[in-house]
Amino acid sequence: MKTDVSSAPGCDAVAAGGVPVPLPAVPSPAVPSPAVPSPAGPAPVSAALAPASAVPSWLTAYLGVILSAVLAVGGLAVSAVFTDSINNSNGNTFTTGKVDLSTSPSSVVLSMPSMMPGDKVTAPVTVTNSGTVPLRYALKSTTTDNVLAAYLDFTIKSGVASCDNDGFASSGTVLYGPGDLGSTGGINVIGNPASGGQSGDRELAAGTNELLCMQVSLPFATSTSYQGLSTTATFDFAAEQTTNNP
Ligand SMILES: [Ca+2]
Repeated sequence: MKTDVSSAPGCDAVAAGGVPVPLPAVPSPAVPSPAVPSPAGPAPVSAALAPASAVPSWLTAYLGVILSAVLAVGGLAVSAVFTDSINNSNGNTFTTGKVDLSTSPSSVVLSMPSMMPGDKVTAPVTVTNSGTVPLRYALKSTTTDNVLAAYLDFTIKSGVASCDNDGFASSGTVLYGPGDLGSTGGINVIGNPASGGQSGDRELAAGTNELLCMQVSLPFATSTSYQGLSTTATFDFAAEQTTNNP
């Protein structure tokens, strides 16, 4: 049996006359070859595909900036909505009120030396609400003795047209007396300085005032045993707020 070896792979063909003719090389299967360090020189075009560690740091930073800018622009585009705001900062102010009572004169109202039976002294005192809110006030009289203070007749009136000895009885409304000038423990002659509204408390709107007319007399029937006595009265005006203080 005759075999045709001219087409057998891996064998040289036999030319006429018996001389062998070389056949083209058959490519062998691809086998990965170990990496070979490239020689020094310009980076090959394929460097862009190399690992990140091989990319210059300036190029990495540059690309990062561009990427961030692109993302930022993209973000603005997504979140762009119409907005509005109002800065309402004017006039939101809070202040506290002020209770302030003043009198005129501010010190001595009544004084009389060497009183004799039947003597009297009359004088006005103006009470003013110098604060910013309504107030009510009371008046307490404290004396340095209890004997003469209890014997003197003390009267307080409001609305007296002519606050002197001659005009005292002609007009006005009695607020206190005739009664004791005071005591060493103090007597509430107008209202009550305790917190809250009590009988006799006087109310004044902010910026207003009223005139109190005060008179002190030594009765005609004074016993001779009262000679040479002395007493000094201190008038305490106490004011309080009326708002939220019934
Ligand atoms: Ca009171």
